[in-house]
Amino acid sequence: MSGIEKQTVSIATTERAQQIIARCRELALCTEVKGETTRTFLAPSMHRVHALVGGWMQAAGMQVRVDAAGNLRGLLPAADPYAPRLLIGSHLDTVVNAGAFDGPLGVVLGVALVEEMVEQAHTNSPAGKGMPFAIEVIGFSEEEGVRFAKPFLGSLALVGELDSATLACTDRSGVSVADAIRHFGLNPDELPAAVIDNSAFGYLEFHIEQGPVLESKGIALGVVDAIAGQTRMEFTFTGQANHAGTTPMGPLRHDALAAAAEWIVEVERYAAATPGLVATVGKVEVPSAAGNVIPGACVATIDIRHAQDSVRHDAAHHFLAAADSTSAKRGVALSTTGLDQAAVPMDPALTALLAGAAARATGQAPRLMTSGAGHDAMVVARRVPAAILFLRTPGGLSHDPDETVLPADVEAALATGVEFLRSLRDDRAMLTRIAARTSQRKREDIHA
Ligand code: HGY
Ligand code: MN
Ligand code: MN
Repeated sequence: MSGIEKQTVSIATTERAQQIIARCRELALCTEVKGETTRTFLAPSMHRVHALVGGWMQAAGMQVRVDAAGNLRGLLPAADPYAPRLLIGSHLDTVVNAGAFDGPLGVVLGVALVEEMVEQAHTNSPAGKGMPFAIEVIGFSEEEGVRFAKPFLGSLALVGELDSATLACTDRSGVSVADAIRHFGLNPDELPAAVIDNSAFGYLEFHIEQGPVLESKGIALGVVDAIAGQTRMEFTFTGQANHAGTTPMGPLRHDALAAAAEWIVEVERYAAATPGLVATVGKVEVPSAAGNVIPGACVATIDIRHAQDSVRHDAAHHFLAAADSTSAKRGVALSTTGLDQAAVPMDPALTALLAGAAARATGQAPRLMTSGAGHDAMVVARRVPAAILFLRTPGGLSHDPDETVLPADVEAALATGVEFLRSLRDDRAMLTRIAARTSQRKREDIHA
């Protein structure tokens, strides 16, 4: 591979797997809340993350930049400047009180894969020799949607869909997405330069499964056929605050929290009765709450997921109707806001190549599975064929400080990544696709 100055110290993949885990744990210390890992969109702690990951990228011989949406981007060029590029990425933001691996593992593993390839190129091993494509590792600035209740801000910018309405969204302190970008030292006017051009021919995301399936089957790795669609909504129940001691039970009370509670029980009942559906009321807030006041208002979030969009939409309609009837019965008003993300299939050819690479690299066929969790791949897939490699999640636990990975599984994922790059290089059909893109870019450049 051209453009690489630095010699990397040769380390075995077992050691590199340990280093990947150590790096994720180091990034987990970059937080906006002392004593836990909470890192939301362009929080100050993200500067430290960029310094650490950007340093690892530079040491591997990558050209590093931060785009206008705060995505960290490391490029390892190919010999041919017109060569297309493979994107490898995941997110660097976290949920509140998160674990160390949801997101950052995919970025750190991507950098380690480049380190491994660079080293093999130097040692002239078959895997590293003359890659016909560049590799861009991307650490997305925001996937979880914690700060602005809008997920995927980083990958939306990559595909050119971070629109003015989203840039105007404000967080709890009234700061807009655009201002958050400025406060971080970036310029939202430069967002067009963040958009991936037609140089990308594929996107690979390494991610923990965040569920119990791989562990229950005794399998280290999975590949994803589709990412379940998700509906995220906010239900605001508006009743009447009143004195808890003087207002008799019954029709004179318009208790917003009681209305929400009755609705939540129906959400759980309906979801449990619908195969493959999950519905979660993750946050309930009572503004100006007090023990001796009947809750006048209550804001509840709901997260609805299913592999089939029609089932998810039916569920959303049912939950809306249930909230309507409960509110009407209690003399409470209802308003809702929402985000709808359709289910997204992963690219079958790239996924088959990835599955084959995993089987050859580890001797165990990966499990083909649907992802209940959302990922940046569901947005990047709008522009680039995408594939996801899942790593087993011990205890099936995620979005929790005890989230973890097994070193052997990280090593298996790394070996799969090396084998995947090698098979991309040697796969006739894929090479033809890559070569076609290279010459198309040359033509475009000549006529530009
Ligand atoms: O919530 C999710 O699906 C992911 O962890 N952002
Ligand atoms: Mn997550
Ligand atoms: Mn994630």
